[in-house]
Amino acid sequence: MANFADIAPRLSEQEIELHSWAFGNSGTRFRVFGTPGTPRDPFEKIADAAQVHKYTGLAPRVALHIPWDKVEDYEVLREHAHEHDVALGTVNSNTFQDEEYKFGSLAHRDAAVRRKAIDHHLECIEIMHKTKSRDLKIWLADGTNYPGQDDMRGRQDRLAESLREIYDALGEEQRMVLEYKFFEPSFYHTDVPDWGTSFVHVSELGAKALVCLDTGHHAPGTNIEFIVMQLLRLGKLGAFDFNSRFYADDDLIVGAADPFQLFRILVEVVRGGGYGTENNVTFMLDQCHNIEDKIPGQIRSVLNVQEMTARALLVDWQALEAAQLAGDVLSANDVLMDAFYTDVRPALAKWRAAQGLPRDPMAAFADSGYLERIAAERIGGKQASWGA
Ligand code: LRH
Ligand code: MN
Repeated sequence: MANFADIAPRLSEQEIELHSWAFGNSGTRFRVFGTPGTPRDPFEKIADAAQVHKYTGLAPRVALHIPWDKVEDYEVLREHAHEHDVALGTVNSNTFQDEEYKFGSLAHRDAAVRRKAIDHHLECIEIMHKTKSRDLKIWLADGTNYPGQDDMRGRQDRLAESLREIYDALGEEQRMVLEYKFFEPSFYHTDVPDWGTSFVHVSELGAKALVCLDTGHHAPGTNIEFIVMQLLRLGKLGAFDFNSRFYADDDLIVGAADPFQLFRILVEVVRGGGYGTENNVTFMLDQCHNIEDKIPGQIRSVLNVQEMTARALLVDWQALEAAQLAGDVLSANDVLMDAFYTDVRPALAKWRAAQGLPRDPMAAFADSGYLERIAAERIGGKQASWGA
């Protein structure tokens, strides 16, 4: 197996994009719980996100969600982020909360509703010019709840037409990533339910359109790392939404529910050339800290990704190739299990110290008193939430 010193130089290539809505209140259909000190606006969300980068060095960008992060002046927001040593990242559209979108948005039968949804994406592209963001991320709640409710083929044709207009409005350096999800809030069919459907649409659109893989959006038992391998092989993996789940789209901390799955996914990322500053895959988190403290939750999340990335980088690829070639099933499996069972945490703590970062970011942040300070300062106003 490779030793830690061999892979350590590659660790500084890791960049994980946080999501602004992680720092606001979120919840389930039953309740959205509040937390003392929760941000009231995008400026406070970005200040909190910057704490994650300060203590881990892993999270230099923050993704926005429109309209949740709507502000008067996006240049001022970008300047604010810069003052906090982070940048603004992916712009997420939202066509799943307006009354008009009850029966869909970009795939809706009514041209006026499609127009509204397309215009929202054109507005997001305008915002991307101001925030200097590269990616527009599109996730659609579009679908039906009962067989026969609508013509699924007609919806695909309307969706393709709407996506074409949005794609053609992208700037030279801009991209769009189309996120799929197999169900919820639609419970019979979803218009972009799987990687294949997203791949079909983004391939039809062009080189600036890619697939976004949210690790919580697959049917139970799906081999997600196979999809990662295939999308990297096809050059169409644009972004990850990392989280973990026990049942459905639980949006739990990445690696919390199934650390071995995260390891297997990152093995295919490393093997497929999707890791490091050379590649164009955005590694974003998309989680909801419904009950746990949000900033520590994000720090834990990026550390989980770093730890499993280090293990994936430790895989002895030559030994693996040799065992696979020899058809030595158990030895081949052993090569991966050796890397997975390697506790990289002590070496990572030492590596952080060498980078001038705290050996234990969770403890360092807890000792900073930041949570107590924002709880005392952020009195009044309306705590940010996803407004469901
Ligand atoms: C949909 C989703 C999408 C976001 C939303 C907050 O489930 O994963 O990426 O827009 O969560
Ligand atoms: Mn997502």
